[in-house]
Amino acid sequence: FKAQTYGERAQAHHHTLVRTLFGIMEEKKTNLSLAADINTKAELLEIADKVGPYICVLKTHIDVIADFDQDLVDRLVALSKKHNFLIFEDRKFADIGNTVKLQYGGGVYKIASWAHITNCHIIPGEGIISGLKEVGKPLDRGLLLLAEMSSKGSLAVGSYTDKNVELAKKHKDFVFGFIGSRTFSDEEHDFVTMTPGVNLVSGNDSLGQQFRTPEHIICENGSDIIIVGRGIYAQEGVQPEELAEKYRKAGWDAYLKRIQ
Ligand code: UP6
Repeated sequence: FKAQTYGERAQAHHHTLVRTLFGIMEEKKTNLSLAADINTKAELLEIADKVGPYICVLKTHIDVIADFDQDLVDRLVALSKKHNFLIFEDRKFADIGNTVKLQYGGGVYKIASWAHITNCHIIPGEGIISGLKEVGKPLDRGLLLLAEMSSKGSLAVGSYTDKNVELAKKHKDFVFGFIGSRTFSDEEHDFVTMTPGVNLVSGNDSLGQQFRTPEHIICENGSDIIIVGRGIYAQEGVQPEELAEKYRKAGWDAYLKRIQ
């Protein structure tokens, strides 16, 4: 799958959401996801509108928005249609199946009603996937498993990572891929990897985040989507849309090099 185009993979894929996602990526020539860790409604909407043309996925942390309301969600959904991107709520569920069902479907955020994609840790065991699936599958949503993390000292390694892949295969009607640093696909299973901790220059922040370059992640490691946050919205004096285009191009060029 590393050498195939997103478009070829879209056509062959069994998961509706993946067909849509790869279709968007081909059409907009982008494998960039914006990690919008922004804490007000107005600023989140503004950046989503400006950066929308350059991304395939908008990744949110909806619980950091100080003035969250239903109108924010309605407007994010409208922007996702206007610019043709999917919404990924990076909720990182980590509880038992019965509890995550409540957290995913209800509560303040009603995540399943607007987020095309969400993710979970498998630390509680398989029931977390089954619980989320009961809510999300009827809505054609998709789930990513956190097979690896970008932060220093992450415990998601080795046999824990392998277990993620095993469970993804078992639940491939709902789980379509991973958060991780590389591809986890094999001859039979085409999984999507989305990779956070990406910057045009590799390095670290002061709290354990480790950054690698788009070239490394997409071309060498065979991941599919780069997730970029502060590289796009936290550079003083440079407009986010300008940086988004820079990252879009870097990610796409790395992909073109990979499929050559
Ligand atoms: N994220 C990581 N590493 C992971 C999983 N998720 O950084 O292993 C998320 C963070 C943040 C984004 O929650 O939203 O990806 C990275 O943002 P940054 O580019 O500003 O570091």
